[in-house]
Amino acid sequence: MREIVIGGAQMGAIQKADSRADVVARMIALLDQAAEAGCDLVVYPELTLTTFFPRWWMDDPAEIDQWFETEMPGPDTQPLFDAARKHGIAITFGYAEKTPEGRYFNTSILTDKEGNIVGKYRKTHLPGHSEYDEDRLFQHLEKKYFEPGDTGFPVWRNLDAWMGMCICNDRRWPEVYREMGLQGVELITLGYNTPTVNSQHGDEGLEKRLYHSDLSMSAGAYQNATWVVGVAKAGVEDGHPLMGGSIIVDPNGMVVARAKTEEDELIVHACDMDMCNFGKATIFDFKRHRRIEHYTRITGQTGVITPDQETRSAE
Ligand code: CDT
Repeated sequence: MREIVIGGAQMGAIQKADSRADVVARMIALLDQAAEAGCDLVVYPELTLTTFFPRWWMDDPAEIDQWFETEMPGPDTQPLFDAARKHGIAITFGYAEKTPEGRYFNTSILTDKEGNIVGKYRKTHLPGHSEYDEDRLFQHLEKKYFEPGDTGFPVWRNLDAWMGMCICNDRRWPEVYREMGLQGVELITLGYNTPTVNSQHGDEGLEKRLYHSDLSMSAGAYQNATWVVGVAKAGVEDGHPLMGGSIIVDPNGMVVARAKTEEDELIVHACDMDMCNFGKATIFDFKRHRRIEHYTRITGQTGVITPDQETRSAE
């Protein structure tokens, strides 16, 4: 048995006017609760330190830069790292990263129990658009403010387990889980900011969006025999509702813990990493059962090409 007690630290809304210090204080309050509950690892959402700023159109570089971190930990986040080290709890959280070379990423880091950063992941699947779109109910400008991640999907040894990360929209793509599954991943952590309505299809409501979120994470967990922990930033941010629905999923694809609110809330489960062994050795023993000779489209082609188009381009 390799048990990791995991806390999913769902965060409620963060308004534009909230300071990093306000947010870090809320993160530390959840960390203190997690320590009481005996957690070894706490998972926070995507872009935890600020409001989901890609919903706002901005032109002024200085206005844009205020949402980004140039160092991690920095003065505002050092107290979180100190509290994590004091409790002996590993943490993972998302933030907007500006590199020394002036590159912008939607990033997530993972620490060990001493507060050392052992892993960094940069979001690959950036949803939304880069130009102002007046046909949408609201903007989703991740393609304007970030470049696609350059890390791929690494997996690290931490707390005696193989751990990997992805971020929000990444959770909807099976390739993400399989990339990590092929490295033997046993725990995938992710944070998200998911609006309760689709900006292009207003009647796709909360129930369907929660289902899609659960479905993606449960399938990824089962098909790769891994734990998956998905944590929301939820609640109404300056009039814009984000869904909750944070869950911990076991390697059978079963949801074993679920948030009840759209506020700061800790969900906890004792996750045995050895539960991954059975699926990895049987139905999802990749070495014995995968047929990569038939998977060439997966990396050779991006969009759909129907058979009649294939024929036409060959003529
Ligand atoms: N943050 C993030 O990736 N949110 C997306 C919403 C997509 S709508 C353009 C998600 O997949 O939840």
